[in-house]
This record gives sequence, C-alpha cells and structure tokens, in this order.
Amino acid sequence: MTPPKRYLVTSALPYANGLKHVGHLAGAYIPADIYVRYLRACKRDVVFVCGSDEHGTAIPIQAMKEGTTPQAIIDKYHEAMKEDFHDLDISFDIYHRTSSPLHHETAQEFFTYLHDRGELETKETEQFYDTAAKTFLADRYIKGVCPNCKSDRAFGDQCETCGTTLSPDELIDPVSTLSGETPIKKKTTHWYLPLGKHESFLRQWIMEEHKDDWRPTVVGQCKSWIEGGLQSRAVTRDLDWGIKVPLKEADGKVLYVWFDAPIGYISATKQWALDNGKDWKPYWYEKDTQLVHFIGKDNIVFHCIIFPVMLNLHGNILPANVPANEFLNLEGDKMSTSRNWKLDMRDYITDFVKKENGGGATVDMLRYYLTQIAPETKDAEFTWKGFQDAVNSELVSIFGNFVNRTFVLMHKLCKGKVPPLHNAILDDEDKQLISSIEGTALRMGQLMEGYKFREAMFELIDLSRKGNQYMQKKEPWIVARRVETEPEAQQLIDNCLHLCLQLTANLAVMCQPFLPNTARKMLGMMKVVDKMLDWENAGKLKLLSVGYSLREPQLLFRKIEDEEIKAQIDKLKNNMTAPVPDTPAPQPEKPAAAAKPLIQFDDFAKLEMKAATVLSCEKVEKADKLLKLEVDLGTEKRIIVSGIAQHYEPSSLVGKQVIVVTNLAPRKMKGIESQGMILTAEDKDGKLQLLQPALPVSPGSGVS
Ligand code: B3M
Ligand code: ZN
Repeated sequence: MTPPKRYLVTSALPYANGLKHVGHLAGAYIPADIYVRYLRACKRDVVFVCGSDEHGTAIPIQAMKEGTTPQAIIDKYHEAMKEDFHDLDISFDIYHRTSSPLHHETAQEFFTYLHDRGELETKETEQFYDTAAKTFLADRYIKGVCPNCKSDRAFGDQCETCGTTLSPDELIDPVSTLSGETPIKKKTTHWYLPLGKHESFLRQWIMEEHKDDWRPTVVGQCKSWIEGGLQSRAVTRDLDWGIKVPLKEADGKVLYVWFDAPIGYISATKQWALDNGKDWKPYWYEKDTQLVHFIGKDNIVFHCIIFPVMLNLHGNILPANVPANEFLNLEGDKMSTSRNWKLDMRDYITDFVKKENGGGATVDMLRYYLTQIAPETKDAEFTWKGFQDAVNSELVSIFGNFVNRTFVLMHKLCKGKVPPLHNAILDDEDKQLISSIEGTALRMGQLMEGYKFREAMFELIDLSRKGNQYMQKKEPWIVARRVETEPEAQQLIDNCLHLCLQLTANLAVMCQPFLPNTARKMLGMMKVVDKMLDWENAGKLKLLSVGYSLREPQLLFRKIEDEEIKAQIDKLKNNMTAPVPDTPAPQPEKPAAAAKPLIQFDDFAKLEMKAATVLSCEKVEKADKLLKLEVDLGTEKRIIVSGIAQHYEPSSLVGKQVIVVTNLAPRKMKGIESQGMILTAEDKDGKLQLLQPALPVSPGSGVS
C-alpha cells in the first residue's frame, strides 16, 4: 500500500486555564508525538500542530478565581503549557493559540461560509439574564439548588454534589454568580448547526467506512450519539469572551468555544505555513492528506461528529482516524484538579527532569512508562511503583543493560572496534537473532501505522530481551579464555559482538519515536550521524561498518530508588485538598436542604466509629462488588465485607487506614460474617472513596 502523500497530525488543544497533568500527556500528546516521530523517520511529509484553547467560560472563570483578567490567564497558561510540552520533548511543528488574530479571522470566515450557504439555523429562546451585570449568563454562571439532591452547590450545567447534568431552568432559586441577583428570562437568538440533517452522511462515513479501522471505543461512542438522535447544536453564545460572531445582528455574541477550537488546527497550520514558506491548503483540502486527531475520550463527539460535519460542509477533508484514548487514573483514584489528586507535567519536570544533568533520560523514562500503560483500549492506572518497575526492570535491566554489556565487551574483547562477521560459522542462534531483528522491524512498522504504540514498544523491549538472552547463551567472556589455544574462538566472539552491535544500532532506530533522548545518546556512543535513525534502517544488519571504532559506553538510564517513590506518594497525599467546586464568585451561603430527617445528637452518639488499619484484603468469590478485609482495631482484629471491589484493588488497601462503624449488628454476605462497616463517600460519578484520617492515627482511635 502506498502511504498517503502528506500527514496532518493534531493533538487536542488544551484549555489555557491551568497546568496539564500526565493523564493529558498520556492521552493526546505522547501518542501523537510517537506517531509523528515515526512518520518523520519514514521521511513522510508531516505537520504536527497544537496550541492553546483560549476561549470558553473556563477562561473567565479561572480569571475570577485568580482575581485577574482573562487575558492575563491565557498569557500565563499558554506560555506555561508550551514550556512543559517542550521540556518533555513533544515535537510540535507549531504550538499556536486561538487568541491570535489569524485564528479569529479563520474561525469567522468558517462561520460566514456556513451561514452564507444556509447551513446554520437560528432559533429564539429565553435565557437567563443578569440585569445588574447587564449580561446573559452562561450555564456555569448560574447557581441554585439541585432539583435532585437539594444541595445548594448546583450550577446551570451540573450539580457539584450529586453530579446530575442540569439545565439552568431546572435549578431551584437560581442566582447569578456575577451579581448574586436573581436573573430574569430574556429572549435571545442563536445560530445552530443542524446535525440531524447530516445523519446519513455520518452513518455512512463512521459506521460503514470506518467501522473496522477506528478504535471500537470510538465507533461505539459515535454510534450511540447517532442512535440517540442528533440534535441541532448552538454554535454561538452570549458571552463577552471569545470570537465575535461576524454578523451585524449578532452584537455581543461570540462563537461557541467548541465551534472555534477545532478550527484552531487549521489556523495553526496556516501559521506554520507562513513561518516556513509553505502552502497550508493541501493539508486541509487534498484527499491524499491523512488527517489524524489525537484526543482524550471526552472529546470524541466533537472530533468525530460535529467538526467533521463542519469540515464536510466547508469542503475540507475528513479525519482518517481519531485515535482517542481512555483516561489515566492515579494511585487507585481518578485524577482530579479540584481535589489536587494529580501529577502535573510540571511537577515531574521539576522533580526529575530539571534536577539532573542530562535530564533527557528522565524524560524518556516518563515517556516509556506512559506508553507502557497507555489507555488505548481501557482506563489505565499510573502508580509510582509501576513507574519504578518499568524503569528499573525494563529500561535499566533489559534495554540499558544489553547496550552497556555490548559496549563493554566490545571494548574488552574486540579492541573497541566493530568486529567482522564470519558468515561461514553462523549458527542457529545467530540466525535466529538476525531474523528477530528483521521481524521486529516489520511488526513495529505495522503496529505504528495502526496506532498501536503500546504493542510496538513492547516489541522493542522484547527485542532487547532477546539480545540479552543471546549474549547469555554465547557467553563471549567465557569463550575469551580459549582464544589463545583455539583459533576459532575469536571468530565466535566477533560474531556475537558484531550482531549485538548491529542490534544496538537497530534499537537506536526503533526506540527513537518513543525515547528520542536515548536514541541520540546511542548515536553519540556509536559515533554515527542522525541519518542512521531513518526508519528504513530498522531491520538492517549493516548499520555499523566493520573496523569502525566506537566510544566508551554511557549509562542510558538510572535506577529509581524506593525513597524517591515514597517521597512522591507522600507529596501526592499531603497535597490532596477537599473538593472545591468551580464556583465563579463567592456566594452568600444558604443552609443546605437535607435529604434525610433531622436527628438529635443522642442519635448520632449511638454510633461507635473507630480508625482501623487494613491487614489483608481479598476479593469475595462470586461477588464482583465485595471485598473481604481483615482490619486491626488496636485491641482486636475483625473481618469486614465491603462493597468497594469495583473501586479498589485489594492489594492497594493493605496498610491503609479506614474508618469502621464498630457497633453495627453483624451481617452475613456471601456466607461471610461482616463485623462492621467501612465508611466511604460517593463521588458524583459513583466512585467510592474511603474515608481516612488526614494523617495516620493509632488503630482503634475513636471517631466522632
Ligand atoms: N480544550 C477540551 C479539553 O481539553 C478542549 C479540546 C479542544 S480540541 C479542539 O478537553
Ligand atoms: Zn444534586
């Protein structure tokens, strides 16, 4: 199959409202970067674009939180995010921003094009208006009581307490968060993209043409959107932050952020072309361009349904693939900005990359681990222990060790030069290694083209594992003892190290998309030029010429120590905060409406609760929700059955502290008597969180 003539690869434009965490990195940036580095190594014509998403209510809301202006917020976070991506070697050809005049023009032109061709509808609706602040209120700016749980921490889009999706009309006693006044209803007109009209196009394009080459999770989500009935989507908003709607009758209105943001990919391409003396048009209009969007799963509908409809109407090409990733959890829990349960890219950069000389190795270590656990098909989990294992037992012990041994032995047994290959005495093991190198190159290429980066990287590490096994079998250091007496012995050593060196050169080629710093370091050791990293060299066995002298080895990776891991976990736990809802402005608090009847203190005092430490924990057979725990209550141990199996790995609980209701009558579950109850809080997405003392206390401590 001939490859497409050119590629345009995009990563989701992150909102410029805060630093991004490693979950974002694993979802939309590292996979895209691996793909692009691979394509570049294949000498394909590729442009990799990204930039900051600087519109939408997220920006003014963050400005209110930080007590500054939206402009100051986007300037601050645009620079910060750009720097973080740079520090982690995400190799965008351009990192643009949607506040640029070029983007504003591009988005307005797009809107005008659709509008002039009658592709948009208008509708008049009544929306909340703040008469004091003289402005219509975006859903997030309206606060009230939740019709579902009666909490007063509900906003016009969602209740912060129970998580129910809301519309502003459903709120009880709505107030404006801008002025604190009760808003009135006022008529307003908006422009809509009638998605329903495009249903058959979408069905044909996604569910027929791409049903086999897109990820099943992506096709599945699209299918349920289409089958749920495609509603018209408003593409304008009453807001004073954003791109002005280019119509006289639309004064005070801006384009909806999700209308303008994906157009940001186009304006970024335009800016890249301007900066580099290129033509941007083929990348967006020619059918032989392969457009690929890397995103997280929460952005699927925008990239697979809404934006493609817009592109199609505007005469552009459609994405060839949208490899969306699932989410990355952290140490057993969902990453969350409001609870500060996250690992920001910046934190890793500060603690690892900037701390050491040649921080490039630590960049590659993170890239490696995030690719190894990439949430390609299901949600995945970042744990510091997992990071340590990946680095120590794969990068250090397998990959790094193989390369190091090869270099050390070549210096010791072959005078620091690439030894010759004596074809006449090649044995089965040699031949097998050769075919492994060739086979790996082939398979990796196919996996990369199919966006299966995790599997491709597995092939890479597996090949270095085979190198180690080969070396272990050949034992050149033992054969060396026979060199004086047996003329063939040196030839055996030559063959072994010749092949190991060619394998090392191959590993440099193959690791380059994943571990760019490592590949560069290996080039230095081999004294060869960048060109050697061209992908056409993968699988070749004459990358290093016989007799060429090579440098001393450098260690490629360092071990991650237990203390570093412990320090990171402690930091994470200590920094965790209570959830803060995204409240735009402080509000006079009303007493929360309780869902259960009032009780007296005496009722509460009947409960006996104690802190306990989990001693052991296992799954209960034939019950997918239940875990059986043994806990230490200081003076006694108890067995407790708890319905948290879908939220916690049994092993992750051992050693943790929990709060137990100790005077609840025992109850049998699945034949096991539960002698108490563990307290949890239910997050809005239904996830259970154990209640824990903020700092460890002695088991048996009373709770009140
Ligand atoms: N800024 C949302 C997000 O970061 C949004 C992506 C835009 S991609 C065009 O999830
Ligand atoms: Zn609620």
